[in-house]
Amino acid sequence: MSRLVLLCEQLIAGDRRALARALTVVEDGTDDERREVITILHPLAARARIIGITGAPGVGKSSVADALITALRARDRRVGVIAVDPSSPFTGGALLGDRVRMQSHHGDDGVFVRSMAARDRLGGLAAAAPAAALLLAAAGYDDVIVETVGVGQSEVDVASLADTTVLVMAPGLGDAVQAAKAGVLEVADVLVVNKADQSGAGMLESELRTMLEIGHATLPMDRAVDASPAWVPPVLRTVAVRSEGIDGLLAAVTSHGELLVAAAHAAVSDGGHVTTRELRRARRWVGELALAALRSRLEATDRLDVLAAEVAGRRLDPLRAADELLASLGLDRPHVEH
Ligand SMILES: Nc1nc2c(ncn2[C@@H]2O[C@H](COP(=O)(O)OP(=O)(O)O)[C@@H](O)[C@H]2O)c(=O)[nH]1
Ligand SMILES: [Mg+2]
Repeated sequence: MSRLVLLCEQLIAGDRRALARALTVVEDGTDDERREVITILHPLAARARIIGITGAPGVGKSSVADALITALRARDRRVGVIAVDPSSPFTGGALLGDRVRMQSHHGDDGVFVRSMAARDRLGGLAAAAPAAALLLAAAGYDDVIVETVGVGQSEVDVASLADTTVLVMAPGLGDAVQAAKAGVLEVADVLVVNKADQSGAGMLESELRTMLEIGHATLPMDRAVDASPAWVPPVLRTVAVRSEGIDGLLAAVTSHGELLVAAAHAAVSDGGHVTTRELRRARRWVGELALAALRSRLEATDRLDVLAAEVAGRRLDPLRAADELLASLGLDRPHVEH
């Protein structure tokens, strides 16, 4: 039996060290290793609920996640956490903080926390995060919380991969207008005003409601479809460090999930349904992997350099050069009838 088949068996049996090692394989292993692990686990993994938590640094995302874990554990749900830190290659500080904050669950077998750096990798975060979520689901975690800092486009993208995305804000840190500009308000299903024990919470809350009212009229198409008109993102107040408002948050996350399932259209073999979020996630995952594979095949030849020299020397036009490049990879330009 191959080493990785054994590793996957141990992971499914609930071996935490096997899970940790398998996560390292899909993150940093070779293409073949990653392929083997995902091929084995993909048909076997149950579907976990993916809860995205995003927001500016310091608003209390990890604290909210920590309190949410406690609430989920009280309901007998097993929880996996993926904490994505865009800055970790340089600082590591934020991750250390997350570890400390989620330390209260240390020794609890029903909680597994994993940090992930947002550096370059095959298919980017948009492929790495669903792969990690798949492994956690295969290991028997019911809920996967993905914490990302909502500052860059890739973090917004990852947040949008979740079944339910929670945008956390706090008075004085990253106002609603900024969030709207960064496009995070648009991907949020639930809005949380954390640090409601501090002054300015009421103002932030009303600011958010105004932004939502303006934004609602201009919802992008895919949101209008998958969120369904029945869902208006609620604005909730929490004091994460005192677990205040967390039950309300969990209730909102749960009703949003139920709405997605109720609106699901395509029936699947196991009698369940595929939601638009699952479809979008799969579409994105496959697309990113294919693009990454294409990119690495391009980089493996010197064809681009040769063609670039031709184009720069005006001996070849760029469109024809692009066609030739694709043809060299066995991809023909689609034939157009005239
Ligand atoms: N006063 C107050 N402080 C909070 C609350 N939630 C989190 N904090 C504090 O805010 C800081 C940043 O929290 P953290 O969860 O690491 O934020 P993150 O960077 O968004 O993950 C920490 O010092 C927390 O203790 C809250 O509800 N009220
Ligand atoms: Mg954090």
